[in-house]
Amino acid sequence: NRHRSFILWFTGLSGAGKSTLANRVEELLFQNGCRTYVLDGDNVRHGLCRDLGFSPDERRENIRRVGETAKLFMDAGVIVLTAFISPFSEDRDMVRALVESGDFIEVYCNTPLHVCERRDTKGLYRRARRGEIADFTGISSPYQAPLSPDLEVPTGRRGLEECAAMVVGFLAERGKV
Ligand code: GGZ
Repeated sequence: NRHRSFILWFTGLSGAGKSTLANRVEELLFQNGCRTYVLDGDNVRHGLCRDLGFSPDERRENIRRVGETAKLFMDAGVIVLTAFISPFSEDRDMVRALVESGDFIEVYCNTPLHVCERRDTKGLYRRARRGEIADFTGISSPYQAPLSPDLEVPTGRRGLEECAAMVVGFLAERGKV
């Protein structure tokens, strides 16, 4: 591969569409000949981070481990796409500081809370509103939106293909793929 690896870090609320977008972008990059891997709650929170919950400290540790893992994949030459809420700016900046400048690309999946809550694909917002889930992002735990993300994607207003094309277009413009 003639390109260097990097981390494509998707951040946003639960139900914003991070994993869906990361997986679609991965398909497009794969078609382009890139070696890629997606890290998200499905393959991390049941294994590597199974001991962690959702308090601020546990989220920080979750993100730290994901960041270190992403860095290892990067060292192996794989483009890593991560899909975690990663609600704290400080935690995202900690991961940014792990790699060389430009190798951490922060993508803000900007689906507003009311849209995530209206979709409520997993019924989690309903349960959180009833007080059945503690520390739920957007309800009883904060989400600090990126102030200057590398890219902001209107995942609440636009379809998957359009959003995925925005991400791939951004990477192409920057000479990343
Ligand atoms: C937020 C929670 C919580 C709480 C369980 N707060 O929509 P999902 O279900 O599939 O994605 C959410 C996922 C968030 O895990 P992350 O590892 O991405 O979080 S963080 O980056 O903040 O460490 C949601 C589910 O786990 N979930 N409880 N209290 N989301």
